[in-house]
Amino acid sequence: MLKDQDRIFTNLYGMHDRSLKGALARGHWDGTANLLALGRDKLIDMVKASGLRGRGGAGFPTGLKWSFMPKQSDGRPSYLVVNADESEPGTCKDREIMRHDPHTLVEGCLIAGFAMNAVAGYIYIRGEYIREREALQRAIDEAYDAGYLGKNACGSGYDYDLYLHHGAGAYICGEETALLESLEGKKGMPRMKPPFPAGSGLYGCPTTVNNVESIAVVPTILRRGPEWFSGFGRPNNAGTKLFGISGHVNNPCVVEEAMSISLRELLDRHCGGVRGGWKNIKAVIPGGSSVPMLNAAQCEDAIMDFDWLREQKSGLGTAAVIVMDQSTDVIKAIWRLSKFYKHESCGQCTPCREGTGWMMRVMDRLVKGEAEVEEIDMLLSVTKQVEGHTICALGDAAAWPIQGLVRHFRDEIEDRIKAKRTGRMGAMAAE
Ligand code: L3W
Ligand code: SF4
Repeated sequence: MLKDQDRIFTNLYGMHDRSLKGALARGHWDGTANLLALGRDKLIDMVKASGLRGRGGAGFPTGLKWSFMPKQSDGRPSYLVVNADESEPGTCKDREIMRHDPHTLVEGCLIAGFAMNAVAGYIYIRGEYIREREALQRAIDEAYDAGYLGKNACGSGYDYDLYLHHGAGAYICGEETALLESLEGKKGMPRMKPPFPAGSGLYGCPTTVNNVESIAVVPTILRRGPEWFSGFGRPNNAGTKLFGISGHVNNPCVVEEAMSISLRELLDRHCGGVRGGWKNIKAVIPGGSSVPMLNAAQCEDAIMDFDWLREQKSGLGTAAVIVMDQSTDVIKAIWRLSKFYKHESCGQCTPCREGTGWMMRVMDRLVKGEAEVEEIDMLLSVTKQVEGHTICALGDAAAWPIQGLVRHFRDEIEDRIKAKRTGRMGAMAAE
């Protein structure tokens, strides 16, 4: 278990003062100018050496992403954009950072911006996060007043502005290129990649888009050293990690733990265990609604990191752990997600626009048992036609949970269809 002194986020749930005074007392903004004095290349090398992988869902190596930014300006400005549009169902970890530890993020924005030679940073926060927006804006204002941001930030000779921009409630604006479109004042529709944002991002300029947690851990990694961070977790799965645990546990929570902790330890230590005991577990979505669920047998051995979960055809995603006990109607749970993805599809590419509707309509029937058994394979085939054939990852995100459902609970789907039919036939016989 992670020791208290190894936690980066020491103010979860607002245990302490979140103002600049409280942040300073916890060691934030301590010698930031000295960190900047290490120079851009050194900072990027340190982040690379820490093994930090992006905390927004895809797990792309953060230092490598920063290194894609141009070292010399070709006349275009460079930007850092922080994705705070936390909208993945089950996910509420970044909210904790922004509400209670906002200075970790603001300081991270300065250091990351400096490392990639950005002229400014933009934090794009989801529209519903009103309290978080207030806390973050206050922290930004305090940092300006203290001379940590703006002209000659922290006395480093580097000029850097940081802006907070709020979205308007569309899930798709959490996709990095849709976010950039929205930030430019346009409708939030994903762009084709490549070009990746590092080549052509905000206003066609070099841009790095990083998740809140990815940026907020950077100051501590630099202060404590990359080896300290890479000492947690397994190789290629380094660091400490925020997990947001919800559903059928006794105490749902957001907690920072070492990467690669077992699922069982995570739930037992921090959530008071599964409701009704471990044996009552039926399925777990380990990384937000976009990744396929694990069944009870997989949960026994589950290791909470990128590689183990990927090997199981699931994923760490946003580390939003949704626990479902034996009382759960898993078919209905996935039907609800299908409805969500159908609603949130931006509609610009056919496999997603039409496919999410198809999948939802078949799920509508499956949940009531009003389908043919053959439709299960037809549904799977639709998911395969959507997966990998769309502009952005929303298509995959709509397909994968259904694939996970069929993989693990085909019997339950078939039983429901048969029970419905038997019931109907019984009723017909009685007439
Ligand atoms: C330059 C290359 N840059 C990749 C960059 C790319 C992006 C990052 C990862 O989707 C997943 C999705 C959701 N040159 C590059 C390159 N990059 N190759 O690396 O890219 P990618 O395409 O692997 O992923 P993505 O499009 O960012 C993210 C999943 O996360 N998800 C949850 C999302 C929800 C939230 C939230 O609410 N906060 O994050 C959960 O699983 O389904 O698969 O920056 O530009 N050659
Ligand atoms: Fe829009 Fe869906 Fe295509 Fe993404 S996959 S661009 S959400 S239609």
